[in-house]
Amino acid sequence: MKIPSSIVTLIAGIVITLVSLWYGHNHGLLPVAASEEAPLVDGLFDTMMTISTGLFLIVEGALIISIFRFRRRPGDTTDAAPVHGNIPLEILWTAIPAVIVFIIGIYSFEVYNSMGGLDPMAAHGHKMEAKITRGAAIAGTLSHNNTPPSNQVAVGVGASPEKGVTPELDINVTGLQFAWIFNYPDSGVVSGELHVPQGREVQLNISASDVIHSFWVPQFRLKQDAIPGQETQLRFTPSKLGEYPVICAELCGAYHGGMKTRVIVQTPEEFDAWLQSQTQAASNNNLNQAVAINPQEMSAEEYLAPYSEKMGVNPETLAQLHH
Ligand SMILES: [Cu+2]
Repeated sequence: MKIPSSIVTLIAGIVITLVSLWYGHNHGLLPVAASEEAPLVDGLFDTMMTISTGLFLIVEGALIISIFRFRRRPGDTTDAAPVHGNIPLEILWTAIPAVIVFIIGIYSFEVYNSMGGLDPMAAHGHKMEAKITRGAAIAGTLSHNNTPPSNQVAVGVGASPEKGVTPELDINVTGLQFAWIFNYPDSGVVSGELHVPQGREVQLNISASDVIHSFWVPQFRLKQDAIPGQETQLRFTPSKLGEYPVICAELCGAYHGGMKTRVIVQTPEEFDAWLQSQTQAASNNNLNQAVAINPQEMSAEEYLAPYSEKMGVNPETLAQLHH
């Protein structure tokens, strides 16, 4: 019995679709999703993965079938049938990818918009008039005091259209060769590790003190350049407790590869306790120990004392040298 080719094509189409859908959602290529924004990016990635898997199976499948079906038989010395262009086919295989790219383009635009990428200034109240005319809630905007100079336009991922204008927690991030410094302006805490509370909306105000760096946390699906002289922003809500790497994703010099630290997502209670302990540690510290001493204000004896002690030279020996 011969199965009609239309039935075969239909079954192949169903199988390819099912396999693509399954693999598109079970590829295991992405790290754990640890922010509320991450599923948006993952949805886009899974869609592209599904389409790519389907295309891969169609192209490779057609290739393998052709290799066997149209192979040269023993004793066949004739030329193959001449093939010229096929206009409808060319229109078809140009139109299909064009439509796919168009759909993915709109989809990614939507993801970027809902993450706040199109309206970073919303975070700083510059779009206040627009917000008022749209009738959105703006309570709290006026008291927000981390506003950059009004002539400076911040770029990055700002408030998402669904969320409020003011973030729950502001953190200033500085990238320098070759480290990240995190400054919590509300409590004065400075840290080399980023601590963030689970479920609270965080805003990073990112700057660089020397060259361009890039703040990247793969588990948050967020990446933003740190640019000297130009503040950038990232807004997100950590959703999953744990430790994740903070990586510099912009080649910034000889030790670029070593420019990494970690972000720790804690419960709000743990986070507050950490902030408290850091504040206390800072106030207990004897400030004189931390401040650099200016050698110009010291006598030669004073300046050399720590070194001469190490070398076994005691004050008596030194006194003998002076006449
Ligand atoms: Cu860097």
